[in-house]
Amino acid sequence: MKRIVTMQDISCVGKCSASVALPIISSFGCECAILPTAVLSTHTAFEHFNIVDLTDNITAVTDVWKKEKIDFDMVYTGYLAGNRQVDLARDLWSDFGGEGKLLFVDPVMGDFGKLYTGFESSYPSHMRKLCSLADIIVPNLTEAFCLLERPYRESVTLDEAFEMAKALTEGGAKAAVITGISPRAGKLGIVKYDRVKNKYFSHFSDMVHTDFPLHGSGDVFASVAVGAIASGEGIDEALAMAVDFTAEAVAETAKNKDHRWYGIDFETVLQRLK
Ligand code: PXL
Repeated sequence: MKRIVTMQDISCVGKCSASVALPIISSFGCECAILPTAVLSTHTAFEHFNIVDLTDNITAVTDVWKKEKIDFDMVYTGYLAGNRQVDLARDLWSDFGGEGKLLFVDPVMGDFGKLYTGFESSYPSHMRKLCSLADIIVPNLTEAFCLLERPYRESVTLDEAFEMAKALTEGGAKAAVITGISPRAGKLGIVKYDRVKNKYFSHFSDMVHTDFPLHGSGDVFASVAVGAIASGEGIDEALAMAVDFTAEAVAETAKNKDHRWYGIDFETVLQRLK
């Protein structure tokens, strides 16, 4: 059985991060170990939240893993609570990465042109260093602009998106995927550039119009992609599956009048994975 370690927060309420990664990756029949970066009452899109920062506990956990000779097939990083944690994520990869292993980085830091509450303006430059080590990075458009140090624009053409994906790999990542791209009306999906194969890829599904925010949808996308890759899908197939699954989950959420405003109802379609 493949074993993945995901380094991200636990948001006690708010469907994101580890609460999304665990059920989704498990549903692929893969083991999901967690390295919690922080425990939050609720994610940071809530008006009120508190955060217990676990930066000082991280090496205590990984030291034991080293003693126990635990290894992982994949390292998957998500929300990291501050600059020092990004450096600890790089240590995680240097301790547990290596030949035949895969580093998947979701450089979670913002949306709609803004950094999420709590991140310093120097955070993207730290994140860039982690991205440089990755096999695959999956920023949304806001995060892609931040990583490239370019001014944010709400939308880009397909050609511009491909150019940005290629430019992102110049920092060192082997492949860059930009999520949440809508180059044609009614379509939403991803573009990818693979530096090793010098190949582009894109996949779109029908856009589901919603009048509510899609908090955690990036975490759903990334977790499906990670689970699918770990269970043997090709990377492009895994990414396409993640786009389609996320769109289905959003569509189900839109149908449910009682849906929670703070996350998407991925639970209702979880059985469709595999
Ligand atoms: O879904 C990304 C995410 C993860 N974790 C926390 C967040 C967010 C986005 O706001 O606040 C704590």
